[in-house]
Amino acid sequence: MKKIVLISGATAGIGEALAWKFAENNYNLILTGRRSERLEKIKIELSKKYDVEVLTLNFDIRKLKEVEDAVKSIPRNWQNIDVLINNAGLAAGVTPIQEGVYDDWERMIDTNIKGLLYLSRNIIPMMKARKKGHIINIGSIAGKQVYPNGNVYCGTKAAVQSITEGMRIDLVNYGIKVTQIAPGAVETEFSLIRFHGDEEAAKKVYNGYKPLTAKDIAEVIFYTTTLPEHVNINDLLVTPTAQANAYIYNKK
Ligand code: NDP
Ligand code: 8X3
Repeated sequence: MKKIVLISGATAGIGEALAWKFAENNYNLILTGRRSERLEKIKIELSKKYDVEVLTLNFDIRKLKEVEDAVKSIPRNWQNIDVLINNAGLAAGVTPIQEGVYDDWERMIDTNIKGLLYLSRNIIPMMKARKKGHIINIGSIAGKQVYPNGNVYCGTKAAVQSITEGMRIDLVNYGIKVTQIAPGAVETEFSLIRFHGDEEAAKKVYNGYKPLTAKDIAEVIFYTTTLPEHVNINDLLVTPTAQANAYIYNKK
């Protein structure tokens, strides 16, 4: 029997790289995201290359009913989820708090905090019943150190860190591992989304140094799932070598 991983936000960036990494390692995959055409394309490409099965679930993680319906639709033979990776997330805007855009705040809070909670709340009972499972939450260096104009995004990722700790406490008696991975700068669609489609501004974020790739982070995340039953990585902060903290970079 193949193991099963559920990856939220698998249509791009870290989530997509995770799909490839887990497929390469013989996992069947449940992939989620809003862009259904991308989900289907990735499913076809993965199934061509690897002998794995892929189930796609197309929903907006901010909407509780959509999350509930999607989880209810998971067929019985897919319900033994070994690894849940709460990856879907975003930053919207880089503005001082006094100029904050309500819609940006709501998108970040609803996706990064509430979406993560909705999906986890619906999947955890399946893991609890089996007394087995591994939940991996994608936090950020931004959850550990606040930087100028990061305010609400940093707050949502600090919440991910606290929620991860809470999950670990509440689930310890059920043998469920809970891990936070906190990346620094990873070059994905992240900055393009953050700058509302401004390609110039997005590119600048990664100029002058070598950022992490989504594949780098996928490798690290996969590693945390390969450890013996009694070993759990609680928290991992991973940055490019050229990044010392949330805002100090060695840029050439
Ligand atoms: P991308 O923008 O490349 O990918 C984000 C993914 O999240 C997409 O698959 C997107 O799918 C999904 N997503 C966003 N909103 C929703 C939603 N409402 N419902 C369902 N899915 C959604 O960014 P990254 O790969 O970089 O980001 C992945 C995670 O890593 C995020 O949590 C981010 O905060 C975190 N992170 C990123 C860092 C970076 O520097 N890139 C650093 C630290 C943490 P779709 O749009 O199809 O719904
Ligand atoms: C994404 C990394 O530094 O832009 O979480 O906040 S950062």
